[in-house]
Amino acid sequence: MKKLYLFIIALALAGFVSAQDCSDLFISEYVEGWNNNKALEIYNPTPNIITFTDTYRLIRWSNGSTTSDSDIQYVLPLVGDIQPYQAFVIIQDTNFPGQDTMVWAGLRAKADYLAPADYNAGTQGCRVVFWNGDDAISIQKLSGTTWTDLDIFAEIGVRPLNWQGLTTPAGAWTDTPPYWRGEGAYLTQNQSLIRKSNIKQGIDRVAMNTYGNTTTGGFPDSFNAFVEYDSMPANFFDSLGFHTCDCKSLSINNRQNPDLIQIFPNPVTGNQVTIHAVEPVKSVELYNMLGQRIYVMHLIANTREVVIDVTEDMRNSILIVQVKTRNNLVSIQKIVVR
Ligand SMILES: [Ca+2]
Ligand SMILES: [Ca+2]
Ligand SMILES: [Ca+2]
Repeated sequence: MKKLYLFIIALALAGFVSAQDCSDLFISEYVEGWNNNKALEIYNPTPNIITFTDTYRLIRWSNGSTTSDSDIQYVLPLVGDIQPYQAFVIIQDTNFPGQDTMVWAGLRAKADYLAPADYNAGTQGCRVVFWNGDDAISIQKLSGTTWTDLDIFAEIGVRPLNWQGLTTPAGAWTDTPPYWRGEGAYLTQNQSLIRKSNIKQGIDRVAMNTYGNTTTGGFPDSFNAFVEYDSMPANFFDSLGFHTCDCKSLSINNRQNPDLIQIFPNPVTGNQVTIHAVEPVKSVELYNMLGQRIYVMHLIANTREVVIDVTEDMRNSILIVQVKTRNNLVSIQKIVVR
């Protein structure tokens, strides 16, 4: 009997486990550009590889929908995995002339995952990545047999209006309270929104339901994007593929895959430092001990050797070097710069 009792307590506690900082995936960037130039970036704020397959999915809640009607709720099962402290970029693969307006090549090049191109695939595929400003998005996670919202962008069940107070053409969430009435500047249409670096977890249903209490003084149904996001103009794709987050600095002392790269000289005394990697390199980032990124280089060619010019702000400090290879291995090491 006692065992059963303890089991029931454990089950009850499991039901009330709330999200903790730096413990699971969240949305790190939302892109709603011209035509079909749309993207979503997901960030892994943990020191562990997270596998999407059979556990995570992306939902578009179209035009204020709260239902799971297959014509309205668009579902994209996520596949593959995401490395520690890395970002994962999803775009739609409308790449066939004549089918729909093609995604610009510059955006397409940023994709880690292309939502399947068949526009007629119904509730899955590219129609999930098809927001136009008045839709909500969520990342859901499966635990047991239940899907729960890990992070919600905008507000499920609310369709913001356009500047005329109508729903056609599509409106957007704005910078002016109560944010859904189409007054002020649009923030979720023809904009890129980047999650602020101090955000360490997603918005779940509980947090979403407090929007009205915390951001608008009691006015219900309001998503104020500026609470958690910074905005950039339409078709800004430069920050897709990486994310700066305070979760990162917590793990900065952990070396990872040290054999993947060689750094010389270390300590650095001259004007250059060379990184030689076993695998072709995709990106190199440098962080200071505050966790602030002070350098980033993305490589297109198949190169294993990267030379970094030492700048004044790197001098007399210990820096963290993070190298990501084209096959998505990550090496994190320290260097001393004199
Ligand atoms: Ca647009
Ligand atoms: Ca819409
Ligand atoms: Ca980003």
